[in-house]
Amino acid sequence: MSATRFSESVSGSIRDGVLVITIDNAPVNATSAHVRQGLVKAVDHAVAVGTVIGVVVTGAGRTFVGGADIKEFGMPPVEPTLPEVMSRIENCRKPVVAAINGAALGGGCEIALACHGRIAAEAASIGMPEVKLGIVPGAGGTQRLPRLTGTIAAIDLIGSGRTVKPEEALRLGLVDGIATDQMSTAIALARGMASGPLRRTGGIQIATPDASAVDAAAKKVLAKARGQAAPAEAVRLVRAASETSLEDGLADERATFLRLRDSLEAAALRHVFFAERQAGKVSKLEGIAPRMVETVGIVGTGLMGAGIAVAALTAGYRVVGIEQSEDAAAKGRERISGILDKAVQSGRLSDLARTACLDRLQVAADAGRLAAADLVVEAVFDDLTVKTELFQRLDGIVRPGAILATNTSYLNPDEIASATAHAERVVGLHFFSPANVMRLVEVVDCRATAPDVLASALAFAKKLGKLPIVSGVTEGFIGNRIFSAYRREAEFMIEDGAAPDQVDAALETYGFPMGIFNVYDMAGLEIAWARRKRQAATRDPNARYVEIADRLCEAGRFGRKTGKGWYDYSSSEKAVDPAVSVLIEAARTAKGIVPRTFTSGEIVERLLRAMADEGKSLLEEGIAARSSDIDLVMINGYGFPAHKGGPMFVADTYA
Ligand code: 3H9
Repeated sequence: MSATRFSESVSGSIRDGVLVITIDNAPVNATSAHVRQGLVKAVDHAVAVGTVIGVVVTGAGRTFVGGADIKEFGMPPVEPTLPEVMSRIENCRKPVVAAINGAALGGGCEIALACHGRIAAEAASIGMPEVKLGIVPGAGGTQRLPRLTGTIAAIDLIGSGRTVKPEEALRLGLVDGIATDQMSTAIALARGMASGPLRRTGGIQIATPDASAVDAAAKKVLAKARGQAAPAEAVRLVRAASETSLEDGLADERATFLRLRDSLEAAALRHVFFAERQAGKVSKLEGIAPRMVETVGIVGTGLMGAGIAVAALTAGYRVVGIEQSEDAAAKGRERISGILDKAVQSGRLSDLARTACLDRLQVAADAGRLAAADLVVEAVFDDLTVKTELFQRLDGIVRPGAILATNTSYLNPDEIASATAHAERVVGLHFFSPANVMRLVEVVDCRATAPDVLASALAFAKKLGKLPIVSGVTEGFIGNRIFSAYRREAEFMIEDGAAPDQVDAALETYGFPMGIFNVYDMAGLEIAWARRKRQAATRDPNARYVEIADRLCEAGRFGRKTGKGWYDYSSSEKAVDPAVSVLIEAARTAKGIVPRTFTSGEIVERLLRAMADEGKSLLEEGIAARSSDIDLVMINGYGFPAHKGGPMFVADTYA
């Protein structure tokens, strides 16, 4: 077997007369310039050498090709472009087969599409997630995929950016086979193709799609797009593939890709992509091994505790849930199995996995069972005395190496920790509700938290499939502190003349799924009211304070669950309530405020600025490690639209 190097990342060796080209560009075999150059040289080499009868392309390691090199976006172009590589592969007169060993994403999927045959390993995953980066596929994906799968499946896959497993890829016609030894199968396929005419994807005629089914598929994609440009463009390009020539379709796709790549929306989504990969990296933890966690204790199996239990069970942990009575324990178990049942019904969990989860679950009224836990998460009522007493009790139950995590949202975890015998083993794990669904977890690095305890909390959150963001100790941590500043600013504008529904509409047009007063009503107004009452004695008397929310609470308007809050819910739809307008008017009059008008632009600008200013303070105080962490908290916990990049990204971009 002779080996040839075509570039620093592309090499080839001959097997059974077939040139096996391997792309080796760690970490994800992205199609950086040297990969593209190597691929072209390798294909040219295969054509030139008479003894080579075919080509197989594969990736080194766990990935086939993770896509275009996103880090190259915005840099001066280097030849050849990825579309040129595709054209070289598709037009090669010898058969080229993709041996898809792992993830074939974006440009990686496009390479596979340009080949004459595709064999997937069982571990492969295939998709074009470009829309999640604010772009469309730029190397033929929108034109070649519908030629293999039909228009409707292509609209779904490219428009949503979802990834498919080999079985679905085979069903859709995206791959020709699945094999345990994908390399030998791909070589055999290439050899078998050597004598016949090649099936070039670009030359396949697309069957005329059913217009109403196409409309329905497009509608489904656009409904989730929240006004972003890329999904709509992706749908347009896929539809065009059945109406225009390959050449025209490719030209349109390339122009659209380049335009979107340079858009602010794409820059924002790239920022989010890299921010997620940075999140949870803490330099002081380098070389620190996390503790072994196999059994997780959860104290309190209400909505939050049950959600955490489900997240831990589905990640493979044993879970011991603790309640105060046998009756509450039985209810807790029911709540947890109810959430698992729903996951089975929606197809997110198999029946087998559900049974395995329940086998790993105990819910009891006996706190002594926590002696088996490596990590205990408390999810009890957010009250300092309740939590402190619990942690003191846990000192006498858990084993010395066990970690104690508090799920408080507003209390000071340093105070809870200092009341225990071993403050160094206390950490904060602030989950968002519902905890089995929401990705964000604020991992609170308390004053005394030991480095390996922090490392363990991060590893635990990652194993749950969550996005952990480290926060220092401050009232409300990163998210709720920014949320408070944002809410304060919104209330200032209400007092100054804006209407709650106007503020909400401005935020929803910007891309938030829900405006702040709507969120407020959903969450309930009473918790924040109780906190304001607690803080009343220590509040700066000179600081501006808006009393409207207090008046709403005094009138029993606690939000949706009481049928009234900032809005009225007495009919099934939320409605503006004249009684709230009267209450707001009265608050303005009491302070002698003459209401003025606000534009939607001003409303959004002021709210974004309030968030970014608070974020800046968090950075200065060392509560957040990096501004991109703040963006991720707001995107994943508070509905900030990802395609805008987060409040800090916006502030930096427009600075
Ligand atoms: C595209 O293809 C456009 C084309 O249609 C047209 C072109 C003309 N580039 O996620 P991980 C880095 S657009 C550069 O933790 P995993 C990442 O930053 C692209 N770097 O690994 C991280 O770096 P660091 C379409 C990339 O094993 C490291 O690799 N493709 C890229 O959990 C490890 O990443 C996508 O959108 C990239 N494309 O998951 C796929 N990808 O260590 C994006 C990753 O310095 N990638 N990095 O922090 C992924 O989904 C995952 O990385 C993957 C591996 C599933 C591949």
